[in-house]
Amino acid sequence: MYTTDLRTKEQKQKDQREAIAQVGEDDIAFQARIDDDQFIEPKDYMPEAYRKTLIRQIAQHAHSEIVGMLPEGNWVTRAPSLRRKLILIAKIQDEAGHGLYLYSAAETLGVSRDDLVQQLHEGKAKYSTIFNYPSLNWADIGAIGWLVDGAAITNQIPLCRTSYGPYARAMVRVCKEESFHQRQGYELMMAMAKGSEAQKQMAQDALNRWWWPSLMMFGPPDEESTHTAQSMAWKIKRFTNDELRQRFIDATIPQAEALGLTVPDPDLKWNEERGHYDYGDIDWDEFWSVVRGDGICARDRIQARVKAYDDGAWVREAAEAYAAKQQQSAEVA
Ligand code: FAQ
Repeated sequence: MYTTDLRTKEQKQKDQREAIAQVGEDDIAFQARIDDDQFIEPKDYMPEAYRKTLIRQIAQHAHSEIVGMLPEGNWVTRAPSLRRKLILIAKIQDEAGHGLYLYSAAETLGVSRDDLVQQLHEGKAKYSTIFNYPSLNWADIGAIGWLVDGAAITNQIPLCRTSYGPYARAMVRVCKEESFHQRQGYELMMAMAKGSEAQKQMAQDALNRWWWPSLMMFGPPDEESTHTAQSMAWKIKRFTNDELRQRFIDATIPQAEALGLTVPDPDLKWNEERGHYDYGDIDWDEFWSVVRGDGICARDRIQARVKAYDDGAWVREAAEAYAAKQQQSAEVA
């Protein structure tokens, strides 16, 4: 959530325009391939700004998957049954896998995973705002699966057609797994919402707390988004932040109704003319404050990641020693 890039939004946009103004023949051919919906592969020519934009987005995405394991990890030992515990552990393990595919995709662009992880540990890298909110009751695990994975998948299905091949291919598998995650979350919410009065209240409380932060996952409104216009031209992004947010709201409201729960937005209303739900104002001051690093759990999340990395040092050392031994034996043979 912290960033070392202290340029204003206007300055970032100006720098981007200047970089794009210096186009050569390679850039024209590159854009023609994008316009023709061809994938760009690691060894293909790509403008430096395209490469940097991808590293930024893929790294933030990878960090989100890894940090995203923490709010759920908080509940593994307190899951109410063996079945729920197994599902939760499997889901968290999937998120680790997603982080690994994404770090690998970023590495094809010439950065090292170690450098990216170090930036995260030093508080210099961004990750999704959503993971700086606490998971307070068991129903939060249902709400995370239903809403957070639901928002993630809404954003990620179009990324299966993003223009950079390794990122697009990683997304295909990620989306299959996220779809399972969303369903298990909804099934948990259903069990709570149809359970005792106290369970139903827990489910409603979880929805109240996770609804607005889930809408913020899609990023700032289009008019405040620094990167959308260029990322759409490069087909890194296929839809704008607001388009995906609206798609998520339209899909989720009937699901909330089926659960008998109420979305905490008094302004929410079906708009017949638009064919979409109208919704109330999102608290963008809260969003930017979490982006800046002031989220409730921001410090704990980074501390937990650093501790996990340090605690795992012996595994990395053992793997390296084993690989060196294997190589030695291969040389002798
Ligand atoms: N949080 O110009 P835009 C998951 C920043 S995965 C923090 O609109 P862009 C799985 C943005 O970086 C969830 N920062 O940016 C799971 C930029 O700052 P910069 C993650 C945010 O990139 C589930 C500035 O604001 N998914 O949940 C956020 O064009 C359950 C201006 O914004 C992805 O990363 C935010 N929410 O659009 C795991 C998907 N939004 O870099 C465990 C891929 C914006 O200039 C449990 N990413 N910012 O300093 C994307 O699609 C895009 O990067 C967006 C943002 C749409 C997130």
